[in-house]
Amino acid sequence: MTNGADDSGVGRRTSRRSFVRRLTVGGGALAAGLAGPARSPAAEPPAPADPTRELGHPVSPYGTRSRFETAVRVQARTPTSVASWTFTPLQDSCGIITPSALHFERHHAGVPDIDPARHRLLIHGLVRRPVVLTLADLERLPAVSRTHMIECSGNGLTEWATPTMPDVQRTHGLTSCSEWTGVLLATLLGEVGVEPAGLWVLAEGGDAAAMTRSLPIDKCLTDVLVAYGQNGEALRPEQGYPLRLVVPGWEGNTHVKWLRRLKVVAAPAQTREETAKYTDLLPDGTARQFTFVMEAKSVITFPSGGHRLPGSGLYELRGLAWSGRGAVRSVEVSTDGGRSWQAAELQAPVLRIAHTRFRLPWRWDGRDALLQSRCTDETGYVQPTLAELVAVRGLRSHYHQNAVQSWRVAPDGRVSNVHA
Ligand SMILES: Nc1nc2c(c(=O)[nH]1)N[C@H]1C(S)=C(S)[C@@H](COP(=O)(O)O)O[C@H]1N2
Ligand SMILES: [Mo]
Repeated sequence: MTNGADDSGVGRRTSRRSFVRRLTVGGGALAAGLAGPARSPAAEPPAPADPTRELGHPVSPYGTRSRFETAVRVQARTPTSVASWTFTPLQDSCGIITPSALHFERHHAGVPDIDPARHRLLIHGLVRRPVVLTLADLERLPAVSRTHMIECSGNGLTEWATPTMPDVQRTHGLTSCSEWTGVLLATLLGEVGVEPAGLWVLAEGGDAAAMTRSLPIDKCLTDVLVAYGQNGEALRPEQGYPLRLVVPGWEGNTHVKWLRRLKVVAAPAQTREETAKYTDLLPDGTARQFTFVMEAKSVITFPSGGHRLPGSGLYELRGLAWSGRGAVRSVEVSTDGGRSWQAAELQAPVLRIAHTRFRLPWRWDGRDALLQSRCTDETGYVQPTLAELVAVRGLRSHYHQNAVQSWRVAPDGRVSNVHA
């Protein structure tokens, strides 16, 4: 068998069956690569341990994971833990859903402790019939469930000038993907009746930051959700319990948590979060404002920074791709720093504005390798290289860093974050 690049060919999808064939054909790659030194074909492998004779723990009203599972959110280095953020451990995730307990967090003033029975949502401003809604009122309205990722536009802000963070959790972990359930904002706006002059909606959170963002009415009438459910149960407090906006594909900051007020207005309110923060300083000294959409992005999560490959042989490269503009159309992977590319397999279902899992078998020859992934979304937009992005944006902005990520695999198997 030749190496992975020659074997599967550029542009061809690689099926699971062909990967299994690679694992087994040609002298026991599985035994050699994964199970230590090769044995003679006749030898019986050692049997697994007997079933335990100890009784297990009793049934429990609310589950927790195994005590052997250790993946955790890690906190950014910030002066306080209330105005801070934590990163999702993408290197340990499988599939496309982020467990609620590992969803990244971004709080401007900590997590408020809100009694849902006392929580209210006020909808007012340029509307015919202003209302104050309880949770029970909202739960009576027609609901939808949608699987969407939320990405903070600050994801990767440390990576503009130098490869700074050691692992994919800290370079890319400000994105998570959940199934959200709630009422379409369009339904609520239909109930209150928007006046013709109402062109924006100001959303306000019930936390101590009273965080506010203005959203154009067209988006609010399209796919914005007032969500109370996350992955089959109520929102987690960290995600905005009991109510948050989900603004599919737009920067995380617009997904106002602990939502208490929606005011229909004629023009954007120019709040702190849309003037002093969440704008992008350009090379000519002007700043872009209201850069809502999270453009297509992808990253290899295995192997990634901090991993150490035990030896040459066959691996499955795995990663996540997403786009704020819709579905991921394709992901290409390079193992030679972008000189050649191969199409990765996309795991079904491929959902709009959601994490999309990609995979590609790779035979590592034990030499220096430079792993990259590049995503194309359904609009035809191609994820840029860092050089391409910096040529347009310069090095003075923080948000919306969606460049191709490079991981170097050194001959000793150590994987590190590099710019290439
Ligand atoms: N009320 C309120 N809403 C908020 C925030 C906040 O601090 N207060 N943080 C925003 C930011 S910057 C982001 S990226 C997302 C993060 O959502 P998450 O914590 O559920 O991941 O929430 C947004 N909504
Ligand atoms: Mo954010």
